[in-house]
Amino acid sequence: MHETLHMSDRRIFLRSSLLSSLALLVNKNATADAHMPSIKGKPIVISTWAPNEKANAEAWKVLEQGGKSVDAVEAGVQIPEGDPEDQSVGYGGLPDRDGFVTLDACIMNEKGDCGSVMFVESIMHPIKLARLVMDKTPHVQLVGEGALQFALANGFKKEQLLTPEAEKEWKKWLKEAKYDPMIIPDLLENKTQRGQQNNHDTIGMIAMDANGDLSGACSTSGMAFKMRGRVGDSPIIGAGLFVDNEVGAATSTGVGEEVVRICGSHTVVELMRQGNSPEQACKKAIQRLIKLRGDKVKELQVCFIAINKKGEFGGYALQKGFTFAVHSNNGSKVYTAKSIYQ
Ligand code: SD4
Repeated sequence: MHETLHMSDRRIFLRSSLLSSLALLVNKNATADAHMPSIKGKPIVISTWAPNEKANAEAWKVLEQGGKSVDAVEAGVQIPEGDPEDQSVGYGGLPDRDGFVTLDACIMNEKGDCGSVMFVESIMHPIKLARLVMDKTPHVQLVGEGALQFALANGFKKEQLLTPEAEKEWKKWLKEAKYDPMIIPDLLENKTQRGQQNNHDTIGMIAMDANGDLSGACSTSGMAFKMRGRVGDSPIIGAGLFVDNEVGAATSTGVGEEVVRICGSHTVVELMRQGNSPEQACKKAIQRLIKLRGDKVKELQVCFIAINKKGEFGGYALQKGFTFAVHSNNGSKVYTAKSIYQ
């Protein structure tokens, strides 16, 4: 596992340096797992994809003050949701094939409370709406028109989420109008049209607070140029996100249809329950998918990240190029996950 250290907030880091030193002492004595990064402890927040270091930093503001993990992930996920440059989440997300930006999000806390919204239009922060579904309704999931109605009744405002850049990408795509979720890793680096389409930046964020409680949140505009009404794994509890406060939490990114087939995040958590490290659990879930699907997933990307109750974390992907960001008392780091296919 390669890592790149970014001290995203030196002030915060210094303030927590005592805790950091303690964590280092603990780590020195911990049994080394060859597949596991060496930072452990709490609080900690981990997100899919390197650019979500910024989201982690926002979540960290809550965690370092002793706040709850559910509040941290809700705050963190709002960063990419509000960022017009992130074309996979919220405002600025690439639209469906008819030119509509439709959003999916979910949230889950340490008590098994959860909320989810799917196929929502015109709401910039679907994660806030998912939280409201969790806190204020007897339900877990609200979809489309109903979710929008609930949002407007609770003070959310309708906003135009299609940016001129995303509209331009859509118009370029319309020339061939071919939906193709295949991943070509080289293009992940280069933002070509196809690279954009496949540059999965969906945010899945999982965190453990100072109290040791786990929560998670996930938010996406889904696969670019999808069919109208299509929903992937991200807002589905058990697929895109799962939290079991006795064991750990997991979340996913990549081609949602494939994650749903193996109930991915729940599978990862159950594999941790069986004694696997977070990285081993993510790897075994990916291997299960390959066993099930064989060549059908050879060119698709599916990625998981996970954290356990000890604050150990890890990730694994089908294809190379998956990065995840971790923020702990040791500061912010980006890791490149191992993958089955190189
Ligand atoms: C989906 N899992 O809707 C999402 C896509 C994704 O970065 O992860 N994009 O299938």
